[in-house]
Amino acid sequence: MSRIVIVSNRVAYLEKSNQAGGLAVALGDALRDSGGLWFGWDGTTTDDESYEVSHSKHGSVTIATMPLTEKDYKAYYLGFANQVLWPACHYRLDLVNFETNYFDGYKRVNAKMADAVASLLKPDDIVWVQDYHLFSLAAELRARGVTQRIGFFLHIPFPSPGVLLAVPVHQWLVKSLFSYDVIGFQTHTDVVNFQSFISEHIGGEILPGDRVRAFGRETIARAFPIGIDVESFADMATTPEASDIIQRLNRRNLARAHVVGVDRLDYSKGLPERMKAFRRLLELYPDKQNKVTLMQIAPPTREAIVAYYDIREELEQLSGSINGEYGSFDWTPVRYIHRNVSRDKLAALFRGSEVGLVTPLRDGMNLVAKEYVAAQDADNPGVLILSRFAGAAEDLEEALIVNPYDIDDIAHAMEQGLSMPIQERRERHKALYERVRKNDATHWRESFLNALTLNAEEVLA
Ligand code: GDG
Repeated sequence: MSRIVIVSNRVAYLEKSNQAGGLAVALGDALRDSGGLWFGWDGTTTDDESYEVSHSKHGSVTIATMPLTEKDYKAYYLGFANQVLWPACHYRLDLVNFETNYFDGYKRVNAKMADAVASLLKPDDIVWVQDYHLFSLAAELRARGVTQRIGFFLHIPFPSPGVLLAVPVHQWLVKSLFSYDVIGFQTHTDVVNFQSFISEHIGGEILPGDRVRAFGRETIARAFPIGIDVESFADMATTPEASDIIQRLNRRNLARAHVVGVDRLDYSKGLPERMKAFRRLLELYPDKQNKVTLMQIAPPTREAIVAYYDIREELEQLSGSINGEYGSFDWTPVRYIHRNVSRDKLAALFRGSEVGLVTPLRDGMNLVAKEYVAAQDADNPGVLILSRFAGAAEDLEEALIVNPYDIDDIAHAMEQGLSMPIQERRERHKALYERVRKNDATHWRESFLNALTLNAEEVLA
């Protein structure tokens, strides 16, 4: 069995802890089974430009990390990755802030990481690169003589050609991807967007077997929808501690219905629209006043970027104004928590909520939707409301699918979810649970790695 080498911006958890998310668990399993290596930025910045790599051993797995300079962090991470690629891929061209020095920093860090990874590789290794921070890593590795199989998985959406064309270095980005042997996307829509760009703007060819040809190279571009570790999340929602949390929640909320949302505080997640929709629910359906609470958990991320500060202000203002307008001495309509909550508490919160509200304006997949389904009691399940612009909607069609820009549509869906008969809730949940279980984290990892290794055998044949 070949050794798996994962490269990502940050190295996530490794041990099978109940706080580790699906991605960390799925990748962790692959690494443990193959005695693998995970390489990434260590999260620190330094004045020292030596990019010294540190190693640590965790059972059969090696973790290798390196620091970045302050200049790299600003240009590569805060700049090109999170003020160009993230907003553009989430269709927020108004928030794209392109600077040449950001792009230079991005190329520089990809090159520095390639130096480190190239020196760590063994001849039979299989390299799996994660996400938008590292579009050009394979091209840099190839330039250093690396011939091993290299795959790439994009966790965020691949935008439609019209949007991508607005990014000044769009051709460079797409060309970079052709140094990978397999390019994985979350959804079929992403694959179609990529193919359209190749055929309409590069003059490339779309071939059978998910192959694409351009820039004198051929590669595979296919959807591998990411999933979660369903059993472990479901188990977390049914521990005695979880039941205790649910009971406490109900006591405190005087048995009112709960609508729950859990998202990093990011402008792609549609949080202001969601709060406005909750206000609209109270306006359109006055019988819901004093009967339902929206619990929104939104831990902070990327606070050094202005757009994230702005969204925080907007949400605080909105939740305050809804509570001021509708709240009573014993009812706070919106409970907004701008902190990280432990994973086991989240599982309990999902199970204890009648409605799970997942309404991003754009999302690669959205694992919260899958976690909400996994956490439900099959005999008395809650209802998932899901944005049509979350990758998860391609699969989870038994959810109540909404347009996240349409406040009234979300409000009506909340009313529908809160009053849905038990038989319909069970039927929808059963179908959703089956899909979440089928496309779980293990399935995602195995199908990607199969594509990457099978393709190697085809080439040798
Ligand atoms: C990217 C793509 C794609 C959230 N708040 C807390 C917390 N979380 C956990 C959730 C879930 C994860 O974080 C978020 O995953 P999502 O998929 O919803 O979104 P992104 O972070 O934007 O992830 C996305 C994903 O990559 C995987 O490919 O689906 O489209 O944007 O697991 O439960 N966890 C804890 N406390 C919190 O307060 N412990």
